[in-house]
This record gives sequence, structure tokens and C-alpha cells, in this order.
Amino acid sequence: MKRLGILAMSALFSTGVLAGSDVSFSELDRDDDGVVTQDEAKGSQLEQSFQQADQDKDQNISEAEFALFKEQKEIKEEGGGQSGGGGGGSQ
Ligand SMILES: [Ca+2]
Ligand SMILES: [Ca+2]
Repeated sequence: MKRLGILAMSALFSTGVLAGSDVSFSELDRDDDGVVTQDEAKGSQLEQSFQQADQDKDQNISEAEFALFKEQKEIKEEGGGQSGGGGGGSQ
């Protein structure tokens, strides 16, 4: 029943800045052990930036590292204006 609403909302979001990248830490941490492994990051946009986000190089993204990563990404996006490179998303 709520599906349409959610779809409409995600459509709204993908016309904005964060095309499908607005994923929360708990969503990524599928086994709920408090860290996101490379395997869990697969398919998210964290996958490409995993090494960057993994500040202490233990091959896990802790919640703190994830928060930092998102923060830096937002700063970057604000500074660079609109990111117009989203080739994957169709309207
Ligand atoms: Ca995990
Ligand atoms: Ca780490």
C-alpha cells in the first residue's frame, strides 16, 4: 500500500543530488555487526570509495567512518554545484 508513496519519494530524490545514494549505515550493515565490509558495500556507491572511506585501513567501514564519508561527500557535492553525471538513472 505504501509502495507508491515510497516510489514517488525516491523519484523525487533521484531528480535531486543523491541519485540512489542515500543509504543508511544500518542498511549497508546487513549482518548487523557494526561494520560494513567490502562485501556488504558491494552495489552501493560506497563500494567505489571504500578505500577512501576506510580511514584506518582495517577493511571495514565503521559507523563513524561512514558518517565521515557521507559528510565529506555532501561537502564535495555542495562545493561542486549540481552533479550532472548520473548516466545510470532513467527518468
Ligand atoms: Ca557487517
Ligand atoms: Ca575502518
